[in-house]
Amino acid sequence: MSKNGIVTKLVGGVFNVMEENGKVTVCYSPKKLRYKESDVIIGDNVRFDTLKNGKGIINKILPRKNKLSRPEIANVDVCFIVVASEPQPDLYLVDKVLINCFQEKIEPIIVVNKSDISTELFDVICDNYKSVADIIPVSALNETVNALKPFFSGKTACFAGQSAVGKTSIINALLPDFCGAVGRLSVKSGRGMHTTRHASLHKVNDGFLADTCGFSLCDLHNIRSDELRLYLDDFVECSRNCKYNSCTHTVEPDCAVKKAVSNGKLNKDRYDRYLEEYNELVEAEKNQY
Ligand SMILES: Nc1nc2c(ncn2[C@@H]2O[C@H](COP(=O)(O)OP(=O)(O)OP(=O)(O)O)[C@@H](O)[C@H]2O)c(=O)[nH]1
Ligand SMILES: [Mg+2]
Ligand SMILES: [Zn+2]
Repeated sequence: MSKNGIVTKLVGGVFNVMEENGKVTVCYSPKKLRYKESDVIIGDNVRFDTLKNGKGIINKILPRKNKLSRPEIANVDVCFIVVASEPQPDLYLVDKVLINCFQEKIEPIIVVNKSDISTELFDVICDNYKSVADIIPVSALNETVNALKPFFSGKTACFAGQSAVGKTSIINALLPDFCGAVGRLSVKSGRGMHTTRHASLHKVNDGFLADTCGFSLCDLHNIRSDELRLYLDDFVECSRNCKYNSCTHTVEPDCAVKKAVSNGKLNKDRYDRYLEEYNELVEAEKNQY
């Protein structure tokens, strides 16, 4: 008999598929089964056949609403981008995850965790992103974490960010039944230990929360250098007063974005990262042709 379910876990070719009633079936998937050049991933809605031994075979991936590559997950409504005072935040990573969310029509929320240790990062994040996304300061160690609840109620939300920013700790605090393993920072490198090795999706009332693996690299897909500017809401807002409609805000004269940077209306660090990200795309395009 064929049934519908959602993929909640994937470890070494073995899938957990959860039906609407919460029942989980361990499933396998034929190698050739793909959707838009990608294999079955967490968050996929699938059809599966049950076997006599109680296991299942996934036979179809149902159409995806969207897909993120970092973290790899399908059909999400909200992405909590988590940063913390330690490990050292990488705002290039935040920029890129924001752009990926924008492309996939996912609502990004920036979560500044570990606010019990320091509140300085919150100000930096606000200076960079206040007109781009909601920014919520929390600590996984106290009740401030509950501020995230209204943002995922009735939705599928995932967590994204570097290793050891506290993604699993936040989910542990939000979901009493979830006991995800929590790691620490490497004393030597100051970086995370990649404690969460496999993403997993957890049912919460009428929605899902996904714990995911930390990452330190993220690529931009299907964006041309001269279009990058269109993915930055704050730049788009300023650019109405640029002399040229197609202004890339790099070398053009009478650029309102550059003006906004010089008079302090737009954060200079954010602009400088844009220039680097723009140049990265230009370089990649040179290698392509
Ligand atoms: N002080 C403080 N420490 C925290 C907080 N949240 C997490 N930590 C600590 O940060 C470390 C990493 O937490 P994890 O929850 O494992 O981080 P993660 O983002 O899931 O890391 P990966 O699974 O490796 O991607 C642990 O030592 C936690 O105890 C917080 O709000 N405040
Ligand atoms: Mg984790
Ligand atoms: Zn411009």
